[in-house]
Amino acid sequence: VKSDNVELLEACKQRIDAAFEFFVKLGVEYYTFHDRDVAPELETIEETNALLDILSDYMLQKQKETGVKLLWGTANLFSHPRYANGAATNPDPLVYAQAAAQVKQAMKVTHKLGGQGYVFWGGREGYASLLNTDLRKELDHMAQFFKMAIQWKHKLGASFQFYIEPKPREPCKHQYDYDAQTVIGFLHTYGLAQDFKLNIEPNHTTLAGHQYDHDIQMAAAFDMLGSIDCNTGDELLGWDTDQFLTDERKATQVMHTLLKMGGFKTGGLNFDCKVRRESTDLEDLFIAHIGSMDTFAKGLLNAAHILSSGRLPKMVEARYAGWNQGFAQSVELGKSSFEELEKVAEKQGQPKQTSGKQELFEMVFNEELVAATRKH
Ligand SMILES: [Mn+2]
Repeated sequence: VKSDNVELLEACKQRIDAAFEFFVKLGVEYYTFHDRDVAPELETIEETNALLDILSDYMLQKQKETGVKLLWGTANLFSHPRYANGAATNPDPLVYAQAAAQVKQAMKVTHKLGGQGYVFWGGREGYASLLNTDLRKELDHMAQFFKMAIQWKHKLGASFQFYIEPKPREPCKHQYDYDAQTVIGFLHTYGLAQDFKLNIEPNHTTLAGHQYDHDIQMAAAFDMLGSIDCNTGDELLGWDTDQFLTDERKATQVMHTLLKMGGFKTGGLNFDCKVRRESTDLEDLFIAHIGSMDTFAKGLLNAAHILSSGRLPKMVEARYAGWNQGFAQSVELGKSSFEELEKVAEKQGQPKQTSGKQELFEMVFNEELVAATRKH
């Protein structure tokens, strides 16, 4: 570190001290970070890396002192002006190379800190205008970027889980990692599905036009749910407000999905949130984190009740009961054909009208929440 960077180094260390003091006071087991949270970019890659090396050594020391562990790390590939037109999808290969160098170092540091995951959020991987964009070229480049990340992970000997965090728009007009289904399709298209899971942020899910827990359920359904950034948005605003969730109903839905999949295999709930600009007291940071953690804890108790009572799961099961028998079983086993189905349709005639019972499901969900509250 150059002599004019001594003050900078001290300021960065104080920030780390404050962060770990906060983690300990909250009593949390894990934290997350991105590289530019910890250390700013300097003149050269060499200097930038040297600073991050020193500061991550300091973080490792703080981890050992406090017992707080790293959930995941990531690289900020969206703040620097060179990334305005993308990082791994930038038309300029030199920007692509800068992004690769940055991710290489962020992965190295995450591995050193024993991170359980490494997240890619493609903040600027998308387009603002189709007139100046070659979609296929950009997506091919992004896939190659991920393939090189897999190679580097193996060279490091790292065992952390890779995650991609979907988001449909903002800052770009369109982002390639639109939602869970889109990312899963992308990963299969490029042969990457084995090496990645998803980090779902429900605030992004609502930006994509889905309900809060849609992407969590979608990712879990395909065994691709790795971790959750549990932010919520304001449904009346329609942008990424990164608020702390205080809605027990939504927390219950999330925890219901997590319990059904047997809990997190990797990952956890990350508060990628900020208090409102008007929440100006220092204690607001504590109120926000503790309040939202308690909301999810309550959601977990509610979800456990819903699963053990079995009322709602049985109602869903009953809706699909027709698939447990006869020709429908053959369809599920891949042993049917259009010819066979045509015969069934001709023989059995028009099916009777079956109600979706949405209002009943909503009533029972309400009743289950009340019953769960009485229990604890
Ligand atoms: Mn996030």
